[in-house]
Amino acid sequence: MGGDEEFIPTRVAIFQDMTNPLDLCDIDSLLSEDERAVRDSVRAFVNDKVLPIIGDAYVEGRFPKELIAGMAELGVLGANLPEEYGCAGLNNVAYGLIMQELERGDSGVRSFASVQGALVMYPVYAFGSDEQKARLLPSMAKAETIGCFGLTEPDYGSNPAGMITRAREQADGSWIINGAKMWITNGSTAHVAIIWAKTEDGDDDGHSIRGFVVPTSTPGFAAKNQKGKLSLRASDTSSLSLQDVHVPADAILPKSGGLKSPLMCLTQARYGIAWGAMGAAMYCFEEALSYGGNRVMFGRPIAGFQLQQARLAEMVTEIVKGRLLALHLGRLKDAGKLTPQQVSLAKRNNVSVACDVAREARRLLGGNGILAEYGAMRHMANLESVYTYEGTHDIHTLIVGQAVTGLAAFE
Ligand code: TGC
Ligand code: FAD
Repeated sequence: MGGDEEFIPTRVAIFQDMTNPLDLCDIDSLLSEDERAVRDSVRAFVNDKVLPIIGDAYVEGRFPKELIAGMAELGVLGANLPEEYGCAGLNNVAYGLIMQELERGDSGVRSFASVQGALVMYPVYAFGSDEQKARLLPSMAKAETIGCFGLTEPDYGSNPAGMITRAREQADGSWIINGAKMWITNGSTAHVAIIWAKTEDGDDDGHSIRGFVVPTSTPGFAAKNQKGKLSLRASDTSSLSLQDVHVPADAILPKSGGLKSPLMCLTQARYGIAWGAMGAAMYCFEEALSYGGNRVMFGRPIAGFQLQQARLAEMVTEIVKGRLLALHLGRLKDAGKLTPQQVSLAKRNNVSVACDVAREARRLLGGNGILAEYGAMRHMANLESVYTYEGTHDIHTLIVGQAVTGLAAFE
């Protein structure tokens, strides 16, 4: 094995020369200085505050609420919404980089920010009255008000058009809402819930879907933590029940109308997920590369074996492709040219790639790969939720299928 003694230092030296193996194609050069600065500040937060605690939070099955104030201070909540509402007013590439870095920490941490920004602040911004925007957005950017988004129901997941939840208008213009929502991120943490319900005045099979801002302290509103999750354990996932929940006339989001409104919110969140999934994959690749360079078996670092190099080469290739796709969509979004179908293509691809990368990283780590001390298996399990929520992989396949054939296969 004399040859191995020379071989090992050579390989270690190559690792040391590669300052950033993740950026083999120099994607950084496509970012502006400001975009890189945003990315670096969130990366530092994740390294300092998230990574040291997230493995334990995951095992304990709790969302680490102690991170909320820091996220708000960094300006990551609703970061691509305008400054006049107390938000950071960043472009969509910087926003995507924030999602990437948060999910490098944990999908649950990115989920918290996605829901708050893309699924609660965005509908208030897009469909709310001036009064709702002024009251809610600055307070949500500071995390003084936490929100959740209730679309999915026990019997209507992929097909939200069938929802049962109803809002009945009263003679004085107030509303009474009845129904149940399931799988709601931030559901037990939230102060307000955006509840999507059918009213009786619309044109969707005689009903219109409208959004309501419901304070979670309203009598008849209850949230229950979902027990038994083996994925996204560091996230609050809850079921909601609304029994004769009475809200005032100004609870309705006046510019919401039809299924298109919640689907527009999903497009915002799915865009962030296309970036976020790459963050999870980047963490897993870096962990696998570092482990492979240090773990010696049969007298050499395992990263020196061709089988492990094939794993690492596949991972880094797919990550580069996925990041370029996310960046391209970010530039399209900033130019006002992004379509929901493009977002579906990217969510579908990047989450699927991240699932594969996380699984391969876990395998490269051998026995250690099943421990919470390392990130690969936590990311691998989390990404199964990400694969399912915000439109399952199958649903995005059908959306892309419809985009290229002109034929809808949902019904
Ligand atoms: P369809 O007839 O196709 O569409 C109705 C209207 O909406 C328009 N539209 C969209 N607009 C914006 N963005 C999108 N993504 C849009 N998709 C459709 C469409 O053009 C139409 O407009 P108009 O003007 O003609 O009225 O509706 P459909 O009932 O056939 O549904 C299609 C389908 C299956 C694609 C849709 O229902 C769907 O996307 N289902 C998946 C459900 C889903 O993604 N749920 C997510 C719940 S929230 C969540 O998971 C949060 S996880 C958060 C976290 O923790 O990060
Ligand atoms: P179903 O719709 O029952 O799907 C089951 C299977 O059937 C899937 O494989 C699906 O792809 C497949 N399928 C469905 N329709 C078709 C078809 N036409 N053709 C082929 N296959 C099909 N929702 C919210 O509203 N707010 C939230 O904050 C939220 N957070 C979530 C957090 C977590 C951790 C999870 C797991 C889910 C969350 N969701 C949330 C719900 C999520 O969006 C739904 O789980 C998702 O849309 C799928 O719905 P479903 O679980 O009812 O599955």
